[in-house]
Amino acid sequence: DARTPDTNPPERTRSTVSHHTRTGTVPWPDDVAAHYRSRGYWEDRTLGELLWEVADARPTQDAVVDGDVRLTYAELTARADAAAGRLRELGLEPDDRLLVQMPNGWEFIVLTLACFRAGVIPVMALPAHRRHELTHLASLSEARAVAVPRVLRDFDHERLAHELAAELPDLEHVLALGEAGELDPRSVPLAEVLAPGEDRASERAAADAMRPDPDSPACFLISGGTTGLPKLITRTHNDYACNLRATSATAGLTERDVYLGTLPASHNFPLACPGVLGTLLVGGRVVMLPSPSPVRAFATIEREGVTIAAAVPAVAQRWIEHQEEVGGTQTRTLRVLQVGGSRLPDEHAAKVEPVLGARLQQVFGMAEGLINTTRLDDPADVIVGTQGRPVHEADEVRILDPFGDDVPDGEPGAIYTRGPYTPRGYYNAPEHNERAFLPGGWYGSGDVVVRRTDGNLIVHGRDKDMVNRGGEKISAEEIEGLMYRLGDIKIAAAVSMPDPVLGERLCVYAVVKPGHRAPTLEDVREVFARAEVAGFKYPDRLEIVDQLPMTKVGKIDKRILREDIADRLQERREENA
Ligand code: OOB
Repeated sequence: DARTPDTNPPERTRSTVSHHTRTGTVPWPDDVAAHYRSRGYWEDRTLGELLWEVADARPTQDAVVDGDVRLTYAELTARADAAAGRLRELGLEPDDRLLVQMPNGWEFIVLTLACFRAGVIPVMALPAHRRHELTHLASLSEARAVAVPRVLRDFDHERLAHELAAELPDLEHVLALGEAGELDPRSVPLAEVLAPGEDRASERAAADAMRPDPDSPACFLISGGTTGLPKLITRTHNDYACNLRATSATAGLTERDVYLGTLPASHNFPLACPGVLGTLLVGGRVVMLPSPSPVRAFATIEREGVTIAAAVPAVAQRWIEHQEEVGGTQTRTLRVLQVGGSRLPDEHAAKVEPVLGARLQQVFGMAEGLINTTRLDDPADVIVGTQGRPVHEADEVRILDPFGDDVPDGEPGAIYTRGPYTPRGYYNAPEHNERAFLPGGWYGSGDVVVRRTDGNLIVHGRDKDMVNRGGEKISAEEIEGLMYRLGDIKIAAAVSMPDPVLGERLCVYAVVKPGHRAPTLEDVREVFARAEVAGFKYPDRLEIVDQLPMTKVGKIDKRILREDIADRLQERREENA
């Protein structure tokens, strides 16, 4: 399955005709869609249909485990069908959006499957999001309902959800985890929405009758975002099923597998690469865990016989260190550890198999589509030293120089892609789409990669104004915008700084207005707290400077800033040594 020639299928121009009636989504051109259908990449079946077929073949087998809760396939699908009916009773129609901000648990899965069945579109917010992000996501998606935990890690999600509902006219319903007695009386208790039904046959028939169009969005994912607030990525049933099949194949996933869902499940990686949904689609078992701390994760791996897990590099590193300390055998059953979301340093990659006993699979993917993985039977130098190659035979990848010419193998360039699970545009963002997509529908992720002659990609760096803080993506522009809420700032520039644990952290350079007081990092963090921004976006360091370096075209030269902060950190380490 080496790389596909870039010319196949041939260059196509963006189609303006569409059989989609929904505004805001950008369909694949009709001829490309026909090609994907004829090759069987798109099966025209909904995720619900595909999953229910698998469930019907193994009704008594465990599908989902969450602490003491175990749901068989029959229980899972029965609850989801009953929940689909209840969403409809609440007034949620096909194509309505439900903003989902739920911790990893069985409830997340049942609710997501209920949405797939009812044609309600879950908008996959992150648990760390706060008012700043949720307001944006709810209004951009015109969400009619939001599903939240009650209080989680000392934060009252339910209260915030009601505040949003009061401000946003579309947002009518707050669904909250818990029972009627413990919730705000205005909340719809998720305990009731997700409870078993009463009449399996009729609930199933009712849900069957709600079947959405396989070309309609199954869910909205959140982009990492380089321009201010995140964009929404529409993933259709057809494209997401294709994504699930291809990533399951490269992970060697079968019904004997037990997947540990420990990264926040609303991320594409743990949701669908192959993740929670891919595991269910092959008839395996999903074990949900709300946090990846090694003590609990290892105990769970041992108890449930987990065979495959996904981690960001920072988590993989913690697991390796923990194993080296305790020297245990708790990860004995682990067959594959997938690592992705940010660059895994080669020296950490080399330790995964010797220390954890699991084959490493590097995953270089994006919520926008394209997934690259190393293959389980690749030679060690590929597994340790590359981020793999596209998972699907129809994935097209081009690596271009700044003039738009293809670079030869071995030389760095910007990656562009299209394929059967890489959508042709963000939701309702025509202007941004002009910049993020080349004519012909090629999506540019902003990553700088080197393609080896064997087709494997090495992520070399980035040409996008984003900070990748332990796998969480932060838009520099968004941070800079927030910085101006400090009235004393004349100009601000957010850049990444190297960090031994997270890979990168967030550093902000700022020039103070003449005659104004220089703010401290605490002042900055207070402003972010008042703006109610997700915690991972708070700057880790503030550098007050007299002026910022500029490029010839008059933009802030962030390369110089990144070098400057790396030097300063290096000097400090040497002083401390
Ligand atoms: C995953 O998805 P997103 O949408 O949160 O972030 C995508 C970006 C990529 O464009 C790249 O900049 C970075 O995250 N990235 C990596 C990487 N995996 C992702 N950079 C270096 N090495 C890697 N292995 O992060 C994502 C989605 C699906 C599967 C895996 C990761």
